[in-house]
Amino acid sequence: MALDRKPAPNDLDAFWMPFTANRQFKKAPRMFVSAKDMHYTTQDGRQVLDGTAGLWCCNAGHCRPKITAAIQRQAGEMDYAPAFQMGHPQAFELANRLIDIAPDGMEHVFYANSGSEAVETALKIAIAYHRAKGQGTRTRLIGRERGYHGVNFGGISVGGIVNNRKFFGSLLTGVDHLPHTHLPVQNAFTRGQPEHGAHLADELERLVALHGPETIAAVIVEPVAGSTGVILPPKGYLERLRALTQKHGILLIFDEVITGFGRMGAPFASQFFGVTPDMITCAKGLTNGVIPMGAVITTGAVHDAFMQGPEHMIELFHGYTYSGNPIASAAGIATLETYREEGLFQRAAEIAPYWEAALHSLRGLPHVIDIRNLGLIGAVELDPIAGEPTKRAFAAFLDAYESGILIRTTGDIIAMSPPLIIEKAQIDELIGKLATVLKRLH
Ligand code: PXG
Repeated sequence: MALDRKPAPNDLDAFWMPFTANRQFKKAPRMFVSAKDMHYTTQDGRQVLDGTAGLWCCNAGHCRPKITAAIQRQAGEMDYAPAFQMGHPQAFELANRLIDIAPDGMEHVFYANSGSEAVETALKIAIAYHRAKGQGTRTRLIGRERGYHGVNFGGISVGGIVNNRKFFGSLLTGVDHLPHTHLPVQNAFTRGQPEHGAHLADELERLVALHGPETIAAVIVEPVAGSTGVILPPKGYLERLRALTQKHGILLIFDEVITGFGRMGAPFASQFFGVTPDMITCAKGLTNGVIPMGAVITTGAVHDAFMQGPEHMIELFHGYTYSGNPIASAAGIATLETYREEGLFQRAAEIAPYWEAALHSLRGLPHVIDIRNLGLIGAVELDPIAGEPTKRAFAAFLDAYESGILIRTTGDIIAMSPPLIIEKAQIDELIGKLATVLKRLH
C-alpha cells in the first residue's frame, strides 16, 4: 500500500531521530558525510573539528586504518557466529585484552551491544549475585540524581535525569538515589576535582539506615558524570563510596561508558581515581564507536559466585544475540591495539593540563558561570536565558557548527570530549572558535 508513495531519496520524514528535535532538525538539517582523524566533513563540503569524539566514543579519532581493516577482514571471514553455547576466537581474545587493561582484580567480561545494555546486564548480575550467595533479599538498586545510565528501564530507574524518566511510567520499583555532587556555590571554576562535597557519599549511610543493608544489591554511579553536563567527583568522594559499599556488603558499579578507554588519561577512571568497583560497564570507546558493543567487566568474586551449580547448567540466564559479535570483537581488538600502539591513554594524560588551561581561558566571557574539567573532558556552563532554559547553549551549538567546531550541549551546559589524538593547535582552534561564539551570544 505504501509503495505507491515512494519517498524521495532525500526525504527526511521516515527516520524518527533519537534525542533530537526532529521537526526543527528537518527544517535545517546538519549532515555529516565523511570523517577522518579529528574532522568531519559536512554535506556541503565543510570541515568540522570534532570536539566531542562523535558522542564521546571515537577516542582514537575517525576512520583509523587498523580498525577499518579489521572490520573488513572479519566481515569477509566470518560474519556471525551464534552467541549462545557456541564461541569464536575473537570474543575470547578481546575479553583477555580487556582484562589486561582493566583494574587489578577485574577478571571477566560479559558482552552487550551498547552502554544501555551493559547497564541492564550489570544491574541484573548484581541482583542475581546476591541471590546466588544466599542473600535474595538484596534487590534494591541505588543510583544518583543527575546520573545517566542509558535509556532502558533499569538504566532510567537508577538514572537521575528527569526528562529521561518522567514520561515513562512507574519504572523499576525498589530504587533509591544518592544526591548529585554539583555544588556550584562552593566549587565553581575549580580546575580538576573539586574540594567540596566528599560528605555527599555519606548519604549512602542514610539510605542504608532507611532501607536496611540486607535489602540493597548495588550502587551504580558514573565516576565522572557526563551526559548531565559533566559533574566531577569531589576529592575523596569515590573512596568513601567504596568504603561504605564494602562495609555494607553492597556491590559498587562504575558506569564507565564515557570515562573508559583513556578519557581520563588512564584505561579506566577506576585506575585514575585509584578506586576499584565490583563491576565496570563500558561501551563507546571499546570499539572506537565504530560498531555497537558494550561490556560488563566483573571481579573474580562476582563471576565465581555464579559458578557453583552443576556444570551442565547455564549459570546466568542472560545474553544477547549479538553478545561478542565477531565483527564487533574484531573492531574492539583493533581499537585496543590502536590505543596501545599510539600510547593514546598516556597522550591524554599528557595533554590534559594544556586542555585545562585552554578551557579555563574562557572564564570571564559573557554568560559563563562555571568551567569544569578532568582528563580530556571539559564543560562550560552558561547562565540560562530567563524562562527559556537550553536555548542559549543550543544557539552556541548551532553557531559553533557553522564556525567549524562540533560541541555538545545539555541543558545550558556545553560539554566537550575530543578524540585523544587532538593536537595542541587543535585545542587552540576549538577553544578559540568557542570563545568567538560565546562573545557573540545573546
Ligand atoms: N552510561 C553512560 C554513563 C553513558 O554516558 C550510556 C550508559 C548509554 O550508552 P548507549 O550506548 O546505550 O547510548 C551512556 C551514553 C551525551 C551523550 O552527549 C551521552 C551518551 C549517549 C549519547 C549522548 O551526553 N551516553
